[in-house]
Amino acid sequence: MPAETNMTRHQKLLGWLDEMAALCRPDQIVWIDGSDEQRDQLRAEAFATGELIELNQRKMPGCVYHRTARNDVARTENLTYICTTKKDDAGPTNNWMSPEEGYRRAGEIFKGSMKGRTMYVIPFSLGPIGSVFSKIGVELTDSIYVVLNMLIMVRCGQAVLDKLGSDGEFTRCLHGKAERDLNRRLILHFPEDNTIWSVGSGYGGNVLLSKKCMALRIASHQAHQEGWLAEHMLILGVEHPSGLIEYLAAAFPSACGKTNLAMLVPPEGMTRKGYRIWTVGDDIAWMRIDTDGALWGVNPETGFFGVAPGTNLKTNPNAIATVRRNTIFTNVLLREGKTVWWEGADGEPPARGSDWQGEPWHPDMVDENGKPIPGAHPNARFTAPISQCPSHSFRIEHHHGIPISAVIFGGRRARLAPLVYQAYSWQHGVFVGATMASERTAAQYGKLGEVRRDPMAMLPFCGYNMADYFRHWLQMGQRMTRPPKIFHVNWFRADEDGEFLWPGYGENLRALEWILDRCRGEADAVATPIGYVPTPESLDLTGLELPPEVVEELLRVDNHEWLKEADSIAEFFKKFDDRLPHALVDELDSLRRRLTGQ
Ligand code: GTP
Ligand code: SPV
Ligand code: MN
Repeated sequence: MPAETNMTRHQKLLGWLDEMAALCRPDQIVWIDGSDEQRDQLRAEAFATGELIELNQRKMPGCVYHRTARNDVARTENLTYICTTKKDDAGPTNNWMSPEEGYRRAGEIFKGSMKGRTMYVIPFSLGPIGSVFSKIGVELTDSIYVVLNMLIMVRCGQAVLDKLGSDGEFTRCLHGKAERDLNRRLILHFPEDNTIWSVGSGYGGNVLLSKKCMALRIASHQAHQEGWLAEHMLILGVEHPSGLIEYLAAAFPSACGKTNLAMLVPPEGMTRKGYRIWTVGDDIAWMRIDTDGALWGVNPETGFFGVAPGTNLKTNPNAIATVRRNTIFTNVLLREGKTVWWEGADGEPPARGSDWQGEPWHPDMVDENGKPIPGAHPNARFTAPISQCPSHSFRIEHHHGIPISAVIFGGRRARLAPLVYQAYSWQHGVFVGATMASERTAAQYGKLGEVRRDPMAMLPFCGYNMADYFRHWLQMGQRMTRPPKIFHVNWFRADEDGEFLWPGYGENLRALEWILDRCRGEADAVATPIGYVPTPESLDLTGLELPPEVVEELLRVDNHEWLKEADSIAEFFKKFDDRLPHALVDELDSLRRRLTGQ
């Protein structure tokens, strides 16, 4: 099947396409040009086959519904590999396979898997087309669902091919649904070949190859080589009452609040004070050191692939406004009348509907243990354009990015970590990021609630040896004359009964205000063994009515508990043997000394 097109003369691209088509044997090849006409035609095709369901166009214009297979509802980290010649280059935190074995094993599954199907060719740019930050990829896929998601998530089509020219570099991304069998599913990254092969899945991060696979795993490897950072971070702008806008980048693990923080709506008192929030991105940040010695960043994506459950007018009104039109809903509950619902949505649960697996559902249903059966999968998602978000930043398209004043790390921890604290230095900040931990959520397969170390929220996304990644972070700090300050936050501290102590969501701006004030040297803090913690008076808690003992608990540093944490960090560091930068061992020693008062 010749890959005929007048869209490009890039011989390497055409040659690779021929080779992949010979492997997968699609009936036809269709190039994605980025036009609305083509998108509408693909949508109509997917409605006809049942791959997508058209939602109520009067109430939800441009919105569609999709269900993934029952065994295909979250990223499968256990089937995700970094394929490097040397095992050590993937490091102790990644699954590893040799490139030969990877191509052979996935090749067997890809072989002939697109017979009777169409292969779509999606040229895309991560970052504004032509910016110094940007990288080009081409994804081949047999899924219309993937194409429609990509059209929202990244810049796609002819303009990208024009920029690529006849010999530009691009990441080769091959995706095939195959049988969507867990035993025949592999998500493979070949950083040495700038190539991604994903087979056997139809879900989100496994198949939108621009996202975790390219913008994080492949890009982190490139960033290491080229001297920049590719991170699992949101970017938001905080407009100060004076009119000054400062930008923050924050890394939280999956399903720990990036989308929510990125779209934060200030509580009433702070709006009155004059604060405003600008959303730049909710999941990925690419950052470079500019000629001014500061860190500048872009969001390489143009869409949100956000968690639906828990999203409502109270928790995230901007997200609700964003998903009113032109949105793809995946694995939520389908209501009669072709609208959608999920646990934690506004209003009463519908009396009946059809659940994320297509089964009849009503609110009183319980499982064999008497637990309510959810109508939406806990990792159900919406895909929507950033441009529809009421708080979207006017600087999203800026080719030189935006300056980052503070970097924030955070996890989901019922105990231990206070609401917010500041690292003593860049090196200490890297230690804080490298030793981050969080409770497992529905975004990964595995035991929910279990605490795992997730350095910089990159555990599943770092495309090379994590010890080298830590060293790269340390070196980035040395290269900057005006590095961002580094902080840690925890919105999830709970009491004995497991109730959250902090109201979270919009109120998180109170912690951000303290962070930015600290960056300007304008807020008080206490120097504790773990870093600078706010004095209760330095946080503006007006109108929250938090009892003083709760505030105290939120800011408490328990030396005894932290010493145990230090032991667990030491255990974690052992994984990396001699490759671990000594600076991090020094930081652990310093932490222990501060905790024991020596
Ligand atoms: P990924 O898209 O998987 O990378 O996740 P994310 O980090 O963008 O997480 P998201 O903002 O979608 O939040 C996930 C869950 O955390 C949702 O159920 C939210 O309701 C909840 N959440 C977000 N922010 C807060 C908060 O400040 N406090 C509390 N208690 N829950 C929050
Ligand atoms: C995450 O899991 O961090 C996500 C969703 O953002 S996915 O794109 O599926 O990886
Ligand atoms: Mn994410």
